[in-house]
This record gives sequence, C-alpha cells and structure tokens, in this order.
Amino acid sequence: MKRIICVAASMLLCMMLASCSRQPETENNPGSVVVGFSQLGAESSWRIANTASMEDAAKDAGFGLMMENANQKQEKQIDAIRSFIAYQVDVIVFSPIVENGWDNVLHEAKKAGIPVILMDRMIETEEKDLYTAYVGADFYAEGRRAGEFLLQKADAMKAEHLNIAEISGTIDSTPMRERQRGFMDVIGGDPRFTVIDSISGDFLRSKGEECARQLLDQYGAGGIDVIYSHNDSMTLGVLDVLEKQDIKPGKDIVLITVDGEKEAVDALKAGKVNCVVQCTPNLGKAVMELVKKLKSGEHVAGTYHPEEGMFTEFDDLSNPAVEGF
Ligand code: GZL
Repeated sequence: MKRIICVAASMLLCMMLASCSRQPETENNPGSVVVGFSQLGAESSWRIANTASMEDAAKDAGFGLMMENANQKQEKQIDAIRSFIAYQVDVIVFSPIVENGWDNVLHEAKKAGIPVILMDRMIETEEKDLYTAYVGADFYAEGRRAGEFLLQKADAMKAEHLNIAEISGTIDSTPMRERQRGFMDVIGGDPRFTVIDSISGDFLRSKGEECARQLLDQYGAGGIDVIYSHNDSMTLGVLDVLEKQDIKPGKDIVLITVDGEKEAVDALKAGKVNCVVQCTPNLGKAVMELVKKLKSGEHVAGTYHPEEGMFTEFDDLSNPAVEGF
C-alpha cells in the first residue's frame, strides 16, 4: 500500500511540475537559472553539511535551486530527475546513492538537452556523455591515506600482526568501493595485516553501533586490533558501543575514520580515534562555478577534486588547523 502511495505521489509531482513548465525568459525574468538538485538523503553530518553547501552556493550565485531529498531511495532520485526534466531546469545536479541504474533517466535528460553534473559520487556507465562533469572527492586517495596511516601506526606499535575489521559505507556506492580499494592496495600485501571481516553500516550511526556489537560478539575485543570505518557517523556509533563495554577506543582498538566532522576530530584530540581522513562536504561553490560556465557556453568537462588531507595522532593536534566541519 505504502509503495502505491509513493508511486502516486511521484506521478502527481511530475504532472504538477510538467503542467507548470518554466516561465520564458522575459524582462521580468532576466536569465534566471534554475538548478534541479537530487540529494540522496540526510544520513550523516557530512550529508547535512553538503546540502547546506549547495543551498548557500546557489543563493550566492543568484540561482534558483529545486532540491529533492530522496531519503536513501534510488527510485526517489530517479523520480526527482524526471520532475526536473519536466520543469525544464537549466542544469541537473545529483549525488547518486549507488553507481548503477542511471542510464535510462540520464538518456531522458540528454534527450531534453539538460546537462547533468555528478556531485559527490560517481555512476557506472558505458556512455560517458550521459553526464558533463564530476565534482567530488578522490575516494581512492582517501582509502590510500587510511592505509598509509596504518602502516605508520603498525611501525610505531612494533606490531607483528594486526586483525582489521572494516565497517563499510553504502554497498555499491563510490565512496564505499574506492575507500576499500585504496586501503587494500596499501595494506593488502603486508603480512602483518589480516582483514578478518567487512560489514556495511550504510554510513549510518545507528548501523555503526549494530556493526560494532556484531563484530565484538563474533571476535571479542581481543580479536580486533583495528577498525577501519568509512565515515564518522558510523565511527561515533562504534565509540558508543566500545565505551559501554569498557574497551578503550584509540588504545585497545585502533580507530581509523573518514569525513572529518567536528565530533570525530574532537575524538582524535581526546585520544579515542587515531586517524581522521578528510572528505570535504563543501562542494556547492565548485558546482555552481560549473553551472555558471555551462550557462555562459563555456566548455565544461572532467573531474573536479577538492584538496583533502588527514589528521592523525602523530600530528600536533594543538594546531588550530586541526579542526572539523
Ligand atoms: C562522501 C559521501 C559519504 C560520506 C558519508 O563523499 O558520499 O556519504 O563519507 C556520507 O558521511 O553519508
């Protein structure tokens, strides 16, 4: 029943928007630019900051922003893109929750002559002309940074062997695939390390807690030396569980996390987390710069990666530059 209501609501939204197609540019409506933005959800502090970045940048640019929040449902993102096409927005921007399943709706956008910018996550497609550009992190490099920290940490511990448990992000999402690949490319060949398990927490704090309980039940605190968590929200859930079980995070179990939100950096400063790999949510300005170029007829193509780094226990954590978003 719920699904029927959802489908009906989506169809109604598309019909409503199609019936009120864009006003033609007139003296009362000089060159107004409307960006259709499909945001995948509000699952983490990163996502909430990313949404704010897009809203602020659109406002600063003087662009209209039609934002639809898909609440972690790919079909809702597809419906939103269709509604943007019906409304004849100038540019479509979206953060694909997973990499597959976008060709059909992007063919419709291409047929409508509406350029598409991928923001934050990539898609898997044979047809590279289904989108104009990608603005977002190099997740593979983020995974490599996490691995490089662990090599340094293992050296500092003079560890002969470490068992690693990975708590991954949303299955088949770009950050999940690439943070795992980069990490494994750095540590995979080193005999000191065994990845004993990899389970998904879907980038959610609540599921990060569930994963921590599941891993501790299965391996015991003594069986896990390192937890590599694909985002801070899940890591904060892990911290809640460890501390309730009198396990000292950052000491009894090494914690490596990704994003760089304030709460995670504070945990690093408190010695509860050992490494925070940065992933900036502030992509809005770069996206709107590309929209401006597209609207002025400039060529736009390729990949735009923001500058990113990491903070670790080996840094001077009193440095004011060590801060979260
Ligand atoms: C990364 C982004 C990820 C964050 C998570 O760019 O897609 O999704 O790492 C968020 O916090 O949920």
